[in-house]
Amino acid sequence: MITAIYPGSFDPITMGHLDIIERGAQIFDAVVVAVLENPHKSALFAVEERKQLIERSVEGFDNVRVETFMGLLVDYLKQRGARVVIRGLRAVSDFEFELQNATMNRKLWPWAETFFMPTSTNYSYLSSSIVKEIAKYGGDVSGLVPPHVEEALRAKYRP
Ligand code: COD
Repeated sequence: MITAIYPGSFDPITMGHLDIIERGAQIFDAVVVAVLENPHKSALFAVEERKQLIERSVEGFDNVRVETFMGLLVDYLKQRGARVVIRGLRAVSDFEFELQNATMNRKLWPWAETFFMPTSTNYSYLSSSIVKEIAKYGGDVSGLVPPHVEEALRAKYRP
């Protein structure tokens, strides 16, 4: 049984993330979406809010669960007894950063293996940062994030 860990900030989850989760869940026996709690980086949504938004988004998938982690990804992998990491690639620019991380993770713990999944073309332009920028100025983010995330963004920016 292979459990794959899909780590990220997910601030907030987008349709691009969901696409990777859905495709990952068809390949691996189980997928754990691991939300990083980083006290040094300010996020729009608190880690528990991000976790809840993801949980609602993956309600339909039996083999997907959501957890949070702090510190190094490889330490979380060891604790979890997992060695497979999924990462999504949108562009060549993502690849440079991702290759560096994957290589460093293997240096820290040689059992860690990263599997890259290319974005679906519909979502190649999509990131949490772009979604936040649009929502902040009152733009339309429907179709870019699940409806409940759209609502949560509205509540943050236009309470
Ligand atoms: N289509 C496809 N994939 C996408 C899309 C999209 N539209 N948008 C995002 N993705 C992918 C990203 O490429 C990434 O693979 C994943 O979804 C999550 O993205 P983000 O932006 O939410 O998360 P990141 O990239 O900020 O997450 C970084 C980590 C938290 C994984 C990383 O910083 C980490 O592991 N930190 C812990 C400390 C550590 O171990 N550092 C590494 C030392 S080498």
